[in-house]
Amino acid sequence: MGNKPDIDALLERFAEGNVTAAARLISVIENGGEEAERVLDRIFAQTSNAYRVGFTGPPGAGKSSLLYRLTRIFREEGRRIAVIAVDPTSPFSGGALLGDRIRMQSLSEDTEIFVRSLASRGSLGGISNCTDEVCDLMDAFGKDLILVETVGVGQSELEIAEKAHTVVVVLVPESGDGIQAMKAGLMEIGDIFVMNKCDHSDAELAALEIEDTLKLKNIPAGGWKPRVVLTSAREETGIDDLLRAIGEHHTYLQDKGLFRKKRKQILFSRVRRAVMDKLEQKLRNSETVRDLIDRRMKEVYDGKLSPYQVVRELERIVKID
Ligand SMILES: Nc1nc2c(ncn2[C@@H]2O[C@H](COP(=O)(O)OP(=O)(O)O)[C@@H](O)[C@H]2O)c(=O)[nH]1
Ligand SMILES: [Mg+2]
Repeated sequence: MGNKPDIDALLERFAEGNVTAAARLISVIENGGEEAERVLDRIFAQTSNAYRVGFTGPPGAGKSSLLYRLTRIFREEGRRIAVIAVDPTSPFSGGALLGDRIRMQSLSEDTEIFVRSLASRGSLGGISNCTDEVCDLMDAFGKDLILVETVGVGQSELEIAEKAHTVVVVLVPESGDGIQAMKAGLMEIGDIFVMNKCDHSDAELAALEIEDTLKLKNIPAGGWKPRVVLTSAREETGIDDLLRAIGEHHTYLQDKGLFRKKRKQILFSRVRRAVMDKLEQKLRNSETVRDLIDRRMKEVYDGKLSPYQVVRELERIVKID
């Protein structure tokens, strides 16, 4: 700590497959600023191959438990996996029961699987989280499957749809999750809906409810019909169905040429976000802007200027178009 990391040395070790260097580069990315940008510039050309699957849904639905089950199977298949949790309550970040923590630890002790949790609000420019950037790093590190866990609450979490090729929404029978999911917009973004904890009695009914709701969705001919899968991470049932559904979505994306299209969408939203973040940051730090606001506030307080007149004056100074 304290010392500036030697980025070039880290990148060199990273290129050799050194896990410690990869972990340190994630921290560099999380800290943001010029160094993060330098790392991202350098690794960008090596990205584009990894398949990114996002897992979202309310806290406690069983996302981490399912990821644990899936990861073990993917691992047996020889996939090179990275698991990234952007979930403040995730066992990855130590927020859950001891049992969970030990379980995830056993996963991360397998050096072939890279497990990392991210602060939900870290970031480049301090505005958005840096999931995409960390996914890139893992992609460049040679991982071919990146699993991202995020909490499905709040508008910003819907962003997972802009970051992942496949979105898995994990719900549980209790507490009318279906309706909650609809309200939260999760129905729109899910490619696969998992009704987990089907060891509880009313899971089937809850799954039917989800299917009914999905019927209202306008799916164009040849479009992807979201799958609904019943699982129990605890009793290890339905995991194969979930794997199959993920496999089918992957195949669908490939067959329709959507894989590349999705990548373009992901990149487009990132470029846009990077530009917006940078501009906002610049505006926030700009003395010209601060001076103008300070100078005009008295007139605003006195009712002589409206907020919009101040903005228009600003637009005359800051020329973008
Ligand atoms: N009964 C039952 N409990 C489960 C199941 N899956 C997860 N849990 C439990 O639900 C709690 C929350 O699981 P977790 O995976 O941390 O949920 P997350 O917040 O969505 O990541 C934990 O205590 C798990 O042991 C399941 O299929 N059945
Ligand atoms: Mg979790």
